[in-house]
Amino acid sequence: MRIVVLAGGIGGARFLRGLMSAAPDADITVIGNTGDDIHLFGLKVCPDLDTVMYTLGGGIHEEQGWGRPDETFTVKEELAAYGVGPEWFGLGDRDFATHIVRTQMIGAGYPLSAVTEALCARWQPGVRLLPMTDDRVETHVLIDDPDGEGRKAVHFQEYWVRLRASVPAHAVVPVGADQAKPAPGVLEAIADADVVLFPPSNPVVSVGTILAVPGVREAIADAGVPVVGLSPIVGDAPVRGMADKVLAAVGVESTAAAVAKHYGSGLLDGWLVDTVDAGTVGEVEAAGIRCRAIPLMMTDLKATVAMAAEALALAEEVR
Ligand code: GDP
Ligand code: FO1
Ligand code: CA
Repeated sequence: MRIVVLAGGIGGARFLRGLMSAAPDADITVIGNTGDDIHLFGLKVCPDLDTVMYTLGGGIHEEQGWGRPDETFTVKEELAAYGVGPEWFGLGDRDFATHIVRTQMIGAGYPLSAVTEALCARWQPGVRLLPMTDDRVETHVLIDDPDGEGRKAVHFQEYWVRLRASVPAHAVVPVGADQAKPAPGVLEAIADADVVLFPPSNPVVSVGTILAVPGVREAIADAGVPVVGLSPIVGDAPVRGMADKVLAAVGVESTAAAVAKHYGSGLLDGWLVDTVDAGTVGEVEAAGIRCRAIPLMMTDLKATVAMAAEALALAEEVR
């Protein structure tokens, strides 16, 4: 079975671990979000691609969910001693090596997709990890200008990490997405898929950004295969992180049903909500999306495998 998964960082990566155990013989292609990417200290950092690669490759800081375990921050401290920031982004020494290799290869002319493949040769994630595009896309968030009357756009990482999404997001803009081309293999993988899954990733800045690459949404609709998603919203709040803030920016309530309707029946055939949201199953089904309520907390591998198995079962039901 060929499975395509549109993944952000932590939610996507943890779900993929469960999926790989639930479907050990499946051929899994992950289309990763690159809208979170940021250039720092002359280096290209790809947080979501790295989170998937490290998580599946056994190199993730498990509790934190991003970055490497046993990190030291000597380079960051030395940069700070020169007055070179940003000090709010915690790049560790081990992680730096990944960004140096990536940036060196990009400088030598390799596209991000080839670079990602090269990095994965070390980590062996067990899936085919493709960036959504080789072109530069950067998600920016429109906020009230703290120094003036108007509004200003900040990089998504500044909004998420420095500001901790503590101020209202008026708009979320994947800058460059409208001009971006899907990376080599992306449209082909979708066209060849037997099922497409949306893990419980952020619907706006992870899955939404991937869908903003021209051709991706259309390819999924044209594939004519079941598309099943899992809600990242449980009990009207994100399980982790601040997805509610970016959902508000696109006018979507933080409920499992509202997220399903945001994707819409034109895209989504099936949707899994947590048992605490069982009361919303009817609302989702009324919108033309088959819906089931099951436990959706990825507390351990067993629970995550069960979620992945239910997603695949729902895909068969709607096929
Ligand atoms: P990020 O790029 O690191 O923010 O990760 P993703 O976009 O892939 O996933 C983030 C989303 O995962 C958040 O909105 C969380 O609510 C969701 N999430 C994290 N852990 C769980 C979980 O155990 N269950 C569910 N249903 N959602 C989760
Ligand atoms: N998230 C943070 O909250 N603080 C950090 O200092 C931080 C550093 C960081 C370094 C490398 C990397 O790949 C990810 C990192 N993240 C950090 C997570 C990253 O910002 C994610 O994009 C967001 O959590 C949302 O996806
Ligand atoms: Ca992300």
